[in-house]
Amino acid sequence: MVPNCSFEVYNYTTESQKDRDIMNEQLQEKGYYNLSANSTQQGKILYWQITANNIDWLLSGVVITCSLGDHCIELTGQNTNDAGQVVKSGMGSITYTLTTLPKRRYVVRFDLAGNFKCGTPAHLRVSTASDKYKDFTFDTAGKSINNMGWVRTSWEFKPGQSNYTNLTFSSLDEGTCGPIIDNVVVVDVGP
Ligand SMILES: [Ca+2]
Repeated sequence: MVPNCSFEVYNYTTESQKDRDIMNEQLQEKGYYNLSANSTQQGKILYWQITANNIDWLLSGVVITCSLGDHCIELTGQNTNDAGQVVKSGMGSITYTLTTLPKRRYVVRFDLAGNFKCGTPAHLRVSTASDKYKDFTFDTAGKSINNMGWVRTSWEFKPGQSNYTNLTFSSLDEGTCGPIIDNVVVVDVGP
């Protein structure tokens, strides 16, 4: 139901080879590539839209370890300038438009961790509408690249009357550290 559940697939169609090289270099050096909601970077993580501020597409094994595959998403992005200073950061969101049937129930399952370098808890909101959501907290104390403490997490939701649902993951953390997600699966669990 969510083909790109693991955030592995990047849409390179508009990148030149030079752009790809710069991007890969940044991923290898810093461990992340920042993507903004208000730019041509929209829709680069296939099937997902960035719907607020900016996020970081993380490469596993540099500063964090993803739970599945080589990439995962930190929802508090770090948009830095050439001097390496954070110039725009904040509570990012990504959204997947699911095909859903009214009167069914669905469960979204995902792996949750947090950026531990600030030493603060990470806060995540999963929502299908402004008044339909659940918040989660991840304690980053004692976590490290070799001990991410990934937690399999789930939330059941009921879609509206239309035949689609916008499933959104949002950071509730300003600054430079936020929740990290990976391995998203949505299943129909019955009427
Ligand atoms: Ca992944």
